[in-house]
Amino acid sequence: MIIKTNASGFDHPASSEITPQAIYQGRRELIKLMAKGVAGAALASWAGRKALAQTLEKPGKLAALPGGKSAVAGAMTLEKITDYKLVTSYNNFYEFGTDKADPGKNAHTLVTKPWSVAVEGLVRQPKTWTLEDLLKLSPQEERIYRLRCVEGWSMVIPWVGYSLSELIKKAEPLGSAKYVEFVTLADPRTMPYVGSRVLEWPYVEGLRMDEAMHPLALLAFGMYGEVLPNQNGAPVRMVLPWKYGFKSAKSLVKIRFTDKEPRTAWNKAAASEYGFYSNVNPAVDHPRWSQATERRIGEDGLFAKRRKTLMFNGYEAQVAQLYTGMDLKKFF
Ligand SMILES: Nc1nc2c(c(=O)[nH]1)N[C@H]1C(S)=C(S)[C@@H](COP(=O)(O)O)O[C@H]1N2
Ligand SMILES: [Mo]
Repeated sequence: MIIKTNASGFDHPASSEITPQAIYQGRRELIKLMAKGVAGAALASWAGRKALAQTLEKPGKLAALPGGKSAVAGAMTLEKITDYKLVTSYNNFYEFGTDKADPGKNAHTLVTKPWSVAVEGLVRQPKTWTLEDLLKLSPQEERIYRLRCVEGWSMVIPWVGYSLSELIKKAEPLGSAKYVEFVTLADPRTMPYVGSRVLEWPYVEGLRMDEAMHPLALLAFGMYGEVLPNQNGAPVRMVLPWKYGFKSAKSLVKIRFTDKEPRTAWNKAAASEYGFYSNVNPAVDHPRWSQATERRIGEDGLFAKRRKTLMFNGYEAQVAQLYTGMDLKKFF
């Protein structure tokens, strides 16, 4: 899997985070490299993308959303943060297309204002929260988490948000609430692929109650000190750093407490391939490929080595106790 050079900016629509000057610069760099006769398409696109990254790596011009440093254990990794440009141009957000470059090109049609999130189901305090109220519910924190996709790539991203547990506490779940279901927006008018049959819409995810209450489970409103770009799940999404990326539902509209394990979008699409838990686990392979290693986005040059995938994506000390006594091959 090679990131397409085009995805790095050439045919990016007049998106607010890229200045025409930067695109022009990037294109000139690439033309120069190609003129030098850099051998092989792979090398040309890799070198070209690196040249582009240098001009386009800064965060965009979205509204600022800085977060204070987090005190949550495991919330900061010292690993190199992935370039903003890569994080915003290599996405999975099937409502906007299945190609990695599609969300960056298409998600400008998403309308994020006004926005609200309904909290309902087995709770004492059901409530529809406006985004403004949600933003104020708890102080925003910056947390540098790895995001590891089931497809075998990973990124390191400075997210901004607060623990989902803050919102759950306000909802006062009943004793019968054992699971939390996350429902995301499915609007055919603004999401061009919601009519497609790749997945059942809306995209739904789920967690067990104790997983949802874990302090690392982040309700995220921003990244890189700014509000979320549309392609990364604006205006509010989940980030579960110890689970495969697809558990981190984007553009949330409903959080529902239930007594039954929710059927999730990927589980419905292919139950033998995507289980309910989907914890990052190098010892449990996807039926069609290994999960033992990963490719860090931004390190995909000719000589870059794949990294060893860590148990629970490196968050074992924080989350392993949630799964004591469970057969993780069975509950994958
Ligand atoms: N609503 C919705 N949320 C989604 C997805 C999606 O297709 N739709 N894709 C998931 C997958 S597979 C991954 S890897 C992450 C990617 O998040 P990122 O684009 O911010 O890296 O979002 C997840 N959340
Ligand atoms: Mo993913």
